[in-house]
Amino acid sequence: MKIGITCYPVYGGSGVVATELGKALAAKGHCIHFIAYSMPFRLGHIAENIRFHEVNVNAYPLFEYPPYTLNLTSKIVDTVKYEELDILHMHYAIPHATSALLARQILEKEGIRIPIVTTLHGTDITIVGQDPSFAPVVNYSINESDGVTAVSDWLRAETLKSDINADIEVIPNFIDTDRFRRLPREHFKQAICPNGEKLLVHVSNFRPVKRATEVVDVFHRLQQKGHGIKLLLVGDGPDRTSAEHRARDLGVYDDVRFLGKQEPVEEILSIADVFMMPSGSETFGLAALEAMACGVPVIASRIGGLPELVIDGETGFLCELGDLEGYTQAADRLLSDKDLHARMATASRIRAQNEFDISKIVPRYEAYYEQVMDKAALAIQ
Ligand code: GMT
Repeated sequence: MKIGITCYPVYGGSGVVATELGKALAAKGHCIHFIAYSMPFRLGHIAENIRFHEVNVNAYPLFEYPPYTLNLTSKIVDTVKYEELDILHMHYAIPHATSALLARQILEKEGIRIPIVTTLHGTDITIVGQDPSFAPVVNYSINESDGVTAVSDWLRAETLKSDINADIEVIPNFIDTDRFRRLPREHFKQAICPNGEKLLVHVSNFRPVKRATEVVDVFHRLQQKGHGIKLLLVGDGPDRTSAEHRARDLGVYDDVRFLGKQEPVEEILSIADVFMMPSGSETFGLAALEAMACGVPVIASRIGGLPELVIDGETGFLCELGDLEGYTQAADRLLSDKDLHARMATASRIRAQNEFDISKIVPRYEAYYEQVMDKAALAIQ
């Protein structure tokens, strides 16, 4: 199959999922054409059957706001036409699904029918998509796509609460559990925790929705309970400064390391004892899956798609949103009970392998593409 994939290339889990999917499909022999404003950061290198088509954004002085949606549309039209693509897969509805629809209409005039799959990832539905300045266009673009997928049951249900009536297939996010596994990194652990301390880890883009300062609060409470513990905060974003201030205010700054953006993250997860994701909204929680694959129990908020990933009491603990005492007690249990920790670490790894391994999820996308292409072909007969 020749598949065109569009995603946000430099930021966020939707771009990671799109890029890893494209790489995996290419490894299975499909020809993948990424269409984006820059090279997806997880792409690494361009392989024989992976191509990249850069969308050039027009900086004409009249345009206070460059019309990226139109530049993307034109690039999609050209790529479908000249590369003879079979299907388009748009990750994140805004504006990708809209550009694809417009491209489909333009191409129809030339006798080319290109089916579109739109994958909903999160705030394209939960926050941005509900903004009245977007909603009519987003709803239309999703309803008119030939196929729609969502990354969790929760996101599917949430989407159907609005004016969206598309059939939505749930295909969860995935991970390469060969790459994400616990690596022997004793020297690294020793450097971060020189006196045998335990290690709490949080990885995010530090947007307010990630509630990173709560991780610092919980860390402080754990120290007050007498745990010898260090905290690693990985990633960067708007709330990093508040998290730094919080650590200083609470007097724990010397035991907290802010690592900034780091790759490969599995090196860090390999030395973690507990992973925390106290997010205010999370449709799936890819970073939590990465931790689970590395055998790290996750403590998370009971919101969005997280209960579909983290099994409360089995692979970690779920607590009510903002329940600092609940998070602290959960971490306290894991850090105090070696057997419980070992059981949950093993269960996390097994769940990641059994339910979310790339080898299980990619064939579901392939089957879905076939289904959508068959339906689109029938429609024009
Ligand atoms: O919707 C967003 O906030 C952006 C998106 C992204 O690009 O990071 O995040 C969402 O998609 C990820 C990949 O499917 C999910 O793992 C994240 O849970 C989800 N983020 C939110 O729902 C806040």
